[in-house]
Amino acid sequence: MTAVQSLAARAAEVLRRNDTGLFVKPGPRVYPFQWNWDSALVAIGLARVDPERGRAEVRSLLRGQWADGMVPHMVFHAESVDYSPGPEVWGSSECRGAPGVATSGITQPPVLATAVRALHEADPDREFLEEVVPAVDAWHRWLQRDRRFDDSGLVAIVHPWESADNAPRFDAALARVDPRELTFTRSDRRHLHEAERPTDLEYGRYMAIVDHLRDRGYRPASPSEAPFAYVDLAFNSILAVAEDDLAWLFGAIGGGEDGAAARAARLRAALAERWDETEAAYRERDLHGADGTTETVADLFPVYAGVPNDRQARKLFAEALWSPARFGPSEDSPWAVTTVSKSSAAYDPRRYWRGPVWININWFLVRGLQRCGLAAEAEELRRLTLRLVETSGFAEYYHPETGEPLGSRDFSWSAALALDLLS
Ligand code: 2M8
Repeated sequence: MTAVQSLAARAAEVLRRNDTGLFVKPGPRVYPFQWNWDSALVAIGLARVDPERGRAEVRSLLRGQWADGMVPHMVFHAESVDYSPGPEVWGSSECRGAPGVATSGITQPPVLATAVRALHEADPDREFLEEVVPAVDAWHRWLQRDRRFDDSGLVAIVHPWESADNAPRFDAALARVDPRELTFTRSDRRHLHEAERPTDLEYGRYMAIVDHLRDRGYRPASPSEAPFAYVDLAFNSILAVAEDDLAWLFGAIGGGEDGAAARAARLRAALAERWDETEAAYRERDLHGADGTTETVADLFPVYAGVPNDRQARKLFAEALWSPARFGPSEDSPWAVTTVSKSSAAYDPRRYWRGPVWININWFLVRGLQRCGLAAEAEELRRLTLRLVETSGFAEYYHPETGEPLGSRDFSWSAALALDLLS
């Protein structure tokens, strides 16, 4: 067996072990429910080894879709598992338009259209597309309707859990929220070291936002009326690609819809306007606060959507993404891409979304560099990412200096995306 075959076999084994029968859970112990973008990223990996199982993953996630189109960030099941906050905190059964199965009331980055396209490219199945494409379209339309805040086409998130939880770019917006007391014991603390996870103060604020949203059936009158409202460039860049992929999927079943392509073009134009020449990055926006770059990897995400022109893409790569002082590999810190710039005061190489390297982030950036025509740069990042999983296993995230695995081990999206990067 070659080294590539052996790594692929180990990755496929992680997905098999995390398979509950109904969905592949993100990690063996820490995350026992179904999460939205985890399932989509897992389906991208499954497209390489077992497309039929990948299609089941998509169907299973869509069980949680709300009547208005939202695909929730978590879909629960009735088995007793060790995770809090669970379904009782969200109370979806009391909300208008919620599905029969219990879910959370917020969403997550819309990778699903991209996953459905990957499945169809690997193993065409028209019936499957006819079944799921209208559901994905309804979700995108919901985002454009419920999460719009102006005419730009950009959408806002209303909870940090809709993107990268405790990323420093959310700190100022979150600090405006009065925390509430935690009425449950955090299950993550039973499995993981405190230094690798969000603080209790952050959790108190997360729960205060959930309370606020739950009182409104998770449908604030507009994003700007939510206590936390943020124009996350990672979320919006993922949506731009997903809109393109949705347009492609409509094409595969005989067209009849051009809204998705137009939405993608609008989003790209709006993202392009956020370029900051001095920072070689893009400006994020806090709807209740400042507009500017944040020294987090989200500032670079328009690359994923192929937004920068050739000159900007090269500058962003050289001065930010691959810069040893910022997100790229350096002598003391050879593993990249860091989720926070090493030059930022907030950089913390062990703590969750505040510095460590994540395989899904690298995967988005590899695809983006390819899309921007930087093939050699994409290849360099692809190789580094595969070397990291080869060295340290399929962890949830990694210490950029040592490559030490952090968070959950045997993490599904790390395994799934390694499978994709190997192909
Ligand atoms: C993390 O989020 C959950 C809350 O939703 C948690 O911390 O318990 C995030 O990394 C999120 O992006 C991911 O989807 C989820 C499951 O892997 O875990």
